[in-house]
Amino acid sequence: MVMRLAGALSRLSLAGLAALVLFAVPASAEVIGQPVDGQIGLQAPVTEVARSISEFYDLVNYIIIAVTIFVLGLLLYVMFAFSESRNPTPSRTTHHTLLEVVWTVLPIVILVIIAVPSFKLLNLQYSYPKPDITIKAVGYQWYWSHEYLDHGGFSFDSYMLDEDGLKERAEKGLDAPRNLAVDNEVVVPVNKVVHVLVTAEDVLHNWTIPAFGSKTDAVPGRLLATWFKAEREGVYYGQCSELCGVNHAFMPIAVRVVDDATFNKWIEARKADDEDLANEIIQKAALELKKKTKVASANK
Ligand SMILES: [Cu+2]
Repeated sequence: MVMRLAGALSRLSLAGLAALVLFAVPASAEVIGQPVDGQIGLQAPVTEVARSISEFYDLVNYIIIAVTIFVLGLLLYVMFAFSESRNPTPSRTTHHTLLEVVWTVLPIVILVIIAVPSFKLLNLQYSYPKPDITIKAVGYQWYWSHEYLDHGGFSFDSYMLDEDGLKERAEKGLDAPRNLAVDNEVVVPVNKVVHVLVTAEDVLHNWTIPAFGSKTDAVPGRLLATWFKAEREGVYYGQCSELCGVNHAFMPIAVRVVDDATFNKWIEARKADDEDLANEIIQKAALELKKKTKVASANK
């Protein structure tokens, strides 16, 4: 009986592996910072935290799929081998020491396999390395306000673009995804540690950028924090992730990651309170990046 079980087990784990290969469809590497049609996995990660989240997500999924297939296999085996017609006089066995040890120890081992990377990930998420920039994000019904605390303390509001705004961006040759693009993007330099202090003025909101693995509740009267170090230039979108009223779905977050020179130019324009110039600088950088990525993908 134990031998038969072991045989069934090894066959099952093979089936499990085959299923994993079928399920593990990675998100498109070409599109970053936003969801894509038909996507199954998480958005392509651009920070160490997001990468760790992706790996952890994959690990747990592999375990879930393997356990599910194993249990399903056991059930089918029992239904088949121990049906009344095949097994008219059931065994009266009530104990099997080896089996009992196995079904106690195996789940413990699985939990430890999950716990170790889980605690490592938590530790990384809450490690808060020394910041190069600190930004305060404040959630309102229904938009975000962002303040650059250590760069002159200027602040601006980010509203979702309406149809006209989207059309205007498209005419300039800029990508502006519906329900995600905003008028004033948060701008940060690439490969720099950014701390985001998050709070709200009215009700609960949540500041998140999936590609960064950053997500923090915005609670009125409290200051919470998240951090990220984006490794790739581009624009990264997120949406308020705490149900906050009728326009909850229409207060996206957009973070533009640029090189140091562009960031400094943008900071100067913002400090001088020249919103148009600031957005011009960013849009120019966006167009240049688009050209660069097009050339890079054409050369592949
Ligand atoms: Cu909200």
